Amino acid sequence: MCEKKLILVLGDQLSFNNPALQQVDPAADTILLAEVTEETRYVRHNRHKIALIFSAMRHFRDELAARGHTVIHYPLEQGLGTLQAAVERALAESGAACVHACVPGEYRLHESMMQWEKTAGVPVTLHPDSRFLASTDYFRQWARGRKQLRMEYFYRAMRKRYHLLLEEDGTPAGGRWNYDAENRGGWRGQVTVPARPRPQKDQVTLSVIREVQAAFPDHPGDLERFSYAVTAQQAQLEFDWFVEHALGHFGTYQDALAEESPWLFHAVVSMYLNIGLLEPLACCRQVEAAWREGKCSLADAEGFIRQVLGWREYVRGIYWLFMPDYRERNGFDAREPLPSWFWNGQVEMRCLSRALRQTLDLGYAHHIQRLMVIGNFALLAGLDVRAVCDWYLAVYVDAFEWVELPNTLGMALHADGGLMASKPYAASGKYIQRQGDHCRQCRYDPARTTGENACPYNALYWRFIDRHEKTLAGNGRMGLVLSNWDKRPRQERRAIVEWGDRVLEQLLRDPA
Ligand code: DLZ
Ligand code: SF4
Repeated sequence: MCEKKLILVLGDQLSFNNPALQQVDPAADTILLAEVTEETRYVRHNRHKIALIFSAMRHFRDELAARGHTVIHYPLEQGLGTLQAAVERALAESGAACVHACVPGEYRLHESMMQWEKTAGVPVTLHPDSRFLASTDYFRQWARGRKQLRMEYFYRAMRKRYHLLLEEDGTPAGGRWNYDAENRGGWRGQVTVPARPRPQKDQVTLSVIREVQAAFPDHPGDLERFSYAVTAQQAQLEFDWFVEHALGHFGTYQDALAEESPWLFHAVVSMYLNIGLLEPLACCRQVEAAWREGKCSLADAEGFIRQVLGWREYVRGIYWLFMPDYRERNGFDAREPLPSWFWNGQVEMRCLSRALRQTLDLGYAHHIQRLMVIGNFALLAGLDVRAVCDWYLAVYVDAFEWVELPNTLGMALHADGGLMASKPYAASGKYIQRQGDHCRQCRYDPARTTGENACPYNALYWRFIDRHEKTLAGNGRMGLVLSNWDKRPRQERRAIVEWGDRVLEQLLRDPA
């Protein structure tokens, strides 16, 4: 039995429910929070992400200290290279005889932490991550023996398990499990988008912003616009605001694309859930309660709960079930280098440029921007899977590999051969036009497929279908599209594919 523990809390585990903190003895133990170079540089993280994590870590440090714990916090300026180096230094400083931590969210770090016992020469205990609603064991059992791992069936099991949105007899509220069909409204400015409250930045956050600006000059992110919550209390206030003012339109416009607002009616809480500031079950329960009180429709509540209880848990399950080889998959053999405008947003396609600029400046884009604008382009253009995944991991404030990899590689790029999605999320400009109002301000025309003003998504879409016809032929859900393509005269098909080649060559001329 180790009498003096060193408890490492990672930058995305800032919750008092962190399992490693459950057995803390304030009289004997030391808690370590460390800002280290390697975690800030393994991809070119958005500065918003680094600032959010550092500020939240420093606020968590202060809360721990206020509750009487002994805390060691190493700021980045101390120059510690790795978490391992930080742990070794803190062991020496504290006199602790063992290390406790919660399992990290990324495979990369897990591999490294498994070696720490050898290198540090003290016992290292990694506690199962209890902050998710489906443990990795639960997911493994759910997946066992199934031919297909569709999210919908996992989600239904989770609804039953946590008794969310159920009638008394255990059937789904309203008679259906899924109201996805009611979550697809296109944006034409139908309702006023409410202004979001912006939390005041305190001295801790202001100083983090200055430090991050100085230390990461070549990373994306406009920190003048930093406005994320950095404590559990602030995050809860933002969530309360969402439930009161945005949830009532969330369902209808979940898939909408709007010129006027980066957030529309989205909750914008994934970053807080993913670093421990909010608890997923409490959020789902609060949304269910809002529905029962008549504050939103069932489609609004179900749409939110499906994302958090369904998708979020499901992608994490997929990640841990299939890593490390999941990362190597490249079903369509996509290898085109990322164009330089992925890092500056300078592309004439309006929808794409808006989504990229917002992503780079704020570290945030909602799921349809990520999946159907940026991801769809990457899929159709055949951009290199590894490069695209690393880009997504870098630019989004809520991105950790457990969530980013399945969403990018599996959902957006269909590079896992259909393990996650029953068909590729490939779409032409028509889809983007239907979902929003970007096309009106674009130099391209979504109704045209070839010619100087034709929307590039159109020719690229058919080029994609043409190139992968053989692979897609095995997919029943693609049958109609493939037969429509085949019905077209050969000459017309050739002209579209050649135009697609030409457009792509122009768009990818300048690799990053
Ligand atoms: C993302 C991140 C960054 C930028 N910096 C730190 C850090 O300095 N210290 C730390 O403990 N965690 C950081 N993180 C979060 C880790 O990268 C994260 O815990 C792993 O990627 C596992 O999810
Ligand atoms: Fe996007 Fe095409 Fe519409 Fe332009 S025309 S905004 S590129 S979908």
